Amino acid sequence: MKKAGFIMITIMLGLFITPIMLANANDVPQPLSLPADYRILDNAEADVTGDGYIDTIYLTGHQRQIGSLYTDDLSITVENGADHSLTRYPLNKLGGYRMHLFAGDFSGDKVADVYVEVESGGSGGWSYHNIISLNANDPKEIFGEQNNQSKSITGKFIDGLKAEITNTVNGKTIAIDVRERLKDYLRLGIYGEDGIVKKETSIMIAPFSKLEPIDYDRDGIFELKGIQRISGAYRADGIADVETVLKYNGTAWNSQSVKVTVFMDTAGVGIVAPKPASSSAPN
Ligand SMILES: [Ca+2]
Ligand SMILES: [Ca+2]
Repeated sequence: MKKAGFIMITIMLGLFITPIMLANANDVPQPLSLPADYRILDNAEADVTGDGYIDTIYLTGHQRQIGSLYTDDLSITVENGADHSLTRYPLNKLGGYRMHLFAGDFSGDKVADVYVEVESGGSGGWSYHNIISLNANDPKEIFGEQNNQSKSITGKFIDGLKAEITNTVNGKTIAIDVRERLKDYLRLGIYGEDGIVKKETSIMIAPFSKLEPIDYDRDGIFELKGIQRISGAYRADGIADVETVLKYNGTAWNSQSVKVTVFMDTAGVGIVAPKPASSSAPN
């Protein structure tokens, strides 16, 4: 991803010279006038408005505290390459750490969209992701909060001490053995001693921890490859990771491929690793 961005910028440097000034210690172009506690967090160059001129895209945010990496009130500002006008798009409710921009075509209109990744900083290790189309100076979110919690899989505990995971697209299921957690699940009332489900319980699927732009089917349009953690009775009860490839069809993101990776150190028969009581509280 970084490499692609570098190549794109290298090519563009040969094509066009811009009058923007190099400013602060971050050594990024800074034509924006920002309040004192706001920062430019990342920038990228690409034609995102579709007029053939290379635009400059800035990710800015409010630094809550001096010395803290946490930034909120994030927004994207596009400096139009044709007339240097500025268009701002606020990324509502987003705040976090180590955020970055990427420009590439996800929507299939041959005009680059703006992808933003922001680490939540939470214990689940997941990140927020946004993709904004700015074609024709008409900002439109094509990947947002509801997409970040992918619905391509669901899961529940089933009789016989197994977690059943279902691909919601094709209805296919796999079952992961969870019998070495029996003690914990008995305590929580999920299973009886006979291994029969006592309390219908869904397994937990976290938002994407990573979501990487990748041209999976090599058609010149980016797809997204994402990783989500599957947990059993509570977040720390990790069972597996699921890797999904999502493709945008103009209105929705469809999963193209779903791959489940089971943690061999915690799942399977014959491995006995009882959890200490102190770390097994549900959250
Ligand atoms: Ca443009
Ligand atoms: Ca593609």
